[in-house]
This record gives sequence, structure tokens and C-alpha cells, in this order.
Amino acid sequence: MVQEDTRAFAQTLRIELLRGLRDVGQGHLGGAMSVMDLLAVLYGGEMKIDPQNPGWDGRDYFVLSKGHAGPALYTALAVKGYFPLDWLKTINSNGTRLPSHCDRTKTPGVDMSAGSLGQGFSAAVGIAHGLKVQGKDNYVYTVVGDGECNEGQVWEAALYAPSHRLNHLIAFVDKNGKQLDGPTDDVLVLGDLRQKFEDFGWFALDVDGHDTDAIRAAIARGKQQTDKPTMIILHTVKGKGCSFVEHELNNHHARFTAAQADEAIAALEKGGC
Ligand SMILES: Cc1ncc(C[n+]2csc(CCOP(=O)(O)OP(=O)(O)O)c2C)c(N)n1
Repeated sequence: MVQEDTRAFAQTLRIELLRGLRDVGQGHLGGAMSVMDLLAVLYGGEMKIDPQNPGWDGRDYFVLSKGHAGPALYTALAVKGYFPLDWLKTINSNGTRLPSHCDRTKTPGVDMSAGSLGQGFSAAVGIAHGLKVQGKDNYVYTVVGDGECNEGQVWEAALYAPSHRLNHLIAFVDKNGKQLDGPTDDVLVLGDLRQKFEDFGWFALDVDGHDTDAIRAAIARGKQQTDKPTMIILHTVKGKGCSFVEHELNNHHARFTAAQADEAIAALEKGGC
């Protein structure tokens, strides 16, 4: 997909998520919207996938470790045809196959359950190691939140992956600067994440997380690594592109009216972001 198409795809994902949640009236929209451009790159052509056969052995794997952003992933999966778009209207409702946090036993295309922060990243590292031991060349992609980086488990996995030279692991930190209860640095100071991961033995780089070309170029550089995993620090805006979320101070979880959703959809349809 060329840059223009990927941008349009990201807008489509934002719009379809809002259409899905319009009548639900709530959700973790902040952290969902901040990873949409990344998902547009991954599901817009970067990953090897087969929506008709989610368990295909040759696929690349994706683990959304910040599992509360599940609705963003569900939107990408629905738009790609893993399941009908209408399912998005059931997000987090009784009996749904799309719970607010990712559950691999419920949703076609979800490779790993997540929600207890820190665990998904470890699982992604484990999947990448398992594939490497079997001599397979699938890539494993995973996203952790910057707030999630407060978890000790993240740093155990960060030590493990370079130790085992997991060069087919491409990870991202969604560095939107906020977590559940405020700015990340008010909770624990993270410092220079790129430097930290580099010190742990990763190939690491900083990228504008809303520039789809830059994300793709960073992934290409990661794929050139022959003996280390890649960590791409995505500089993002929490709630990006969603008018009633992006500009709110506390925007981890949003409650909203159908009229607000319609207004945000209209702005996105006009090309606003
Ligand atoms: C082990 C664990 N501790 C606490 C929580 C509660 N919790 C849910 S989301 C969240 C903040 C996550 O922030 P971040 O990773 O930056 O996500 P984003 O801002 O991108 O949505 C917290 C603390 C949790 N899900 N798991």
C-alpha cells in the first residue's frame, strides 16, 4: 500500500471504530486511537495474513500487549474481513466475541489474550523464540503502552529477547505520554526509552507514530537486523483523530453520546485528524 492509501486506511479504521462504538457510548478510545496508524501499516500490507484462515502457519503474529486497546485491533480485523463489521457494535456487550480486552479464545485473528499489562509482551517474546527454535521465518509484532512499561515483566522480556537474538521480533512502545491516571512521568519516570532498550541489546529507534511512511521505514530497518530484536518507540498522541477524546486531559476511557461520535466521524470523513 502506498502512503496515501495507508493514511486513508487509518482514517477508515478510526471511522469504523467510532461507528461500532457509537451506540455503546464508551470505551478505551484514547489508547485505541493512538495505535491506529501503526495498525494501518501492519494490516494494510506489512504483515503476512490470511483473514479466511486466521490460524495459517505461515502468518505473521500480532500481540496487542496493551490489551485494553482491543477495539482498535478488532476494527482492523473486521475491515480486513476476519469477521463482519457489524460485530463491532457488540464490543464489550454480554455474549460478545469482542470483549473490551483481547481474548484469543473468542476473536478470530487475535493471536494472544492480553489485559494484565506486561504479560502480552512476554508472550510475544515467547512466540518469537518458539518460531525461531523451529527454524521458521514468521515475524512477530507487538505493542506495549508507555504506562505498561512500569511493569517489571516488560523488562524481564526486554532482557530475554536480545539474549536469544530474536531478530524476527518487531516491537513498539506507544509513547503517548499518558496512562490510566495521568501523565506517565507523574507515575514513574521512564527516561529515554530508546536508549534503555538499546542498552538492553535491542536495535531501537524513535519514530513519529502517526507518520505511516516513517513507521514502514523503521520496520524495514528492523528487518535488516540479523541478530537482535527491534524496538520502535512511537511518539503518538493519545486519542489521535477523535475530536472529543484527543483534546481531553483525562482520555484513557471515554463516555460519549451518539451525537459526539457522529461529529467526530464527520470530521474524519472530511479528512480532519
Ligand atoms: C498488571 C496491570 N496493572 C494495572 C492495570 C490497570 N491499567 C489498565 S490500563 C492502564 C494504563 C496503561 O497505560 P498505557 O500502557 O500507557 O496505555 P495507553 O495510554 O496507551 O492506553 C492501567 C494501569 C492492568 N490492566 N494491568
